[in-house]
Amino acid sequence: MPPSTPDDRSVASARPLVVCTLPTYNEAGNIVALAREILALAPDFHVVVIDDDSPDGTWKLVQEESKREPRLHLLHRTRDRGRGRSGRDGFVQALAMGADIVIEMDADFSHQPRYIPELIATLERSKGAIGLVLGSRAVQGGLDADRGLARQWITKLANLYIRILLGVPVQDCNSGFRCWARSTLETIEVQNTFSPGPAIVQELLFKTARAKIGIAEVPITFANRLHGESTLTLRLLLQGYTTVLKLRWLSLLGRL
Ligand SMILES: Nc1nc2c(ncn2[C@@H]2O[C@H](COP(=O)(O)OP(=O)(O)OP(=O)(O)O)[C@@H](O)[C@H]2O)c(=O)[nH]1
Ligand SMILES: [Mg+2]
Repeated sequence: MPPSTPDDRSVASARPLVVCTLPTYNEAGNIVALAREILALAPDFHVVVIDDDSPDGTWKLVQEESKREPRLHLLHRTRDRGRGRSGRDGFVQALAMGADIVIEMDADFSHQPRYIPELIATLERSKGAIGLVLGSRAVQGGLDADRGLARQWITKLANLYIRILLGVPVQDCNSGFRCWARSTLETIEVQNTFSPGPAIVQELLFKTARAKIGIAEVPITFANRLHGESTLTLRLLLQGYTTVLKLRWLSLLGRL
């Protein structure tokens, strides 16, 4: 069953509707606590969890919790597993719910909810000049905490490769902790996102930069995941690099 549309909009004021999307695969140890923490930030926030039929039963926990918490919604996917496909479906769902602002973040506490208000405030303060705000490890005040040196270097090198190849004017091209204006997601036609895996992060960033939409970065401390295991494999990493090449290629051909 698709998540319902928030029904309190008739009483809603000028406050924007904020929907936070969380793709999950085996996040049973994190998801309920994370959703509660996000929903506690403001009474009119909504959370959509997009789960790919996780073997550890993540979706069942969300289903149970959503019976008590009407602002928590579940999109239970059973086909075409993938971080990118789930991310795309989450955005489409958030827009269908009437979201004015969409937050996307990982569901493992690497992206900490306490930064969400500042991401939103940065978008709102810009009065339309900015259409995407990144939670960034690479600007002054940002930090990649707790991770091994090898992993930090993989991130740094990947970042350099993407910045050079795609020419995007941001410091942290790999950040999946982002705050989107509705209009940006509509302009880049988020429903047509093609990356099946984590390269969705770079695909949407590239399309936003190409559309000449303003992008801002807010410093965050990126923490190690709290529970569970990373889904990042060498295969996904290499797939990400080829997707970046494909983006450049399609753009040169004028087919993006
Ligand atoms: N729905 C869905 N979510 C996924 C899939 N793969 C990963 N995710 C989620 O995407 C987010 C990022 O995945 P992670 O495994 O944390 O990958 P990562 O952040 O690059 O790696 P670590 O920093 O090592 O945790 C997490 O919330 C995952 O649960 C998938 O195939 N389907
Ligand atoms: Mg993670």
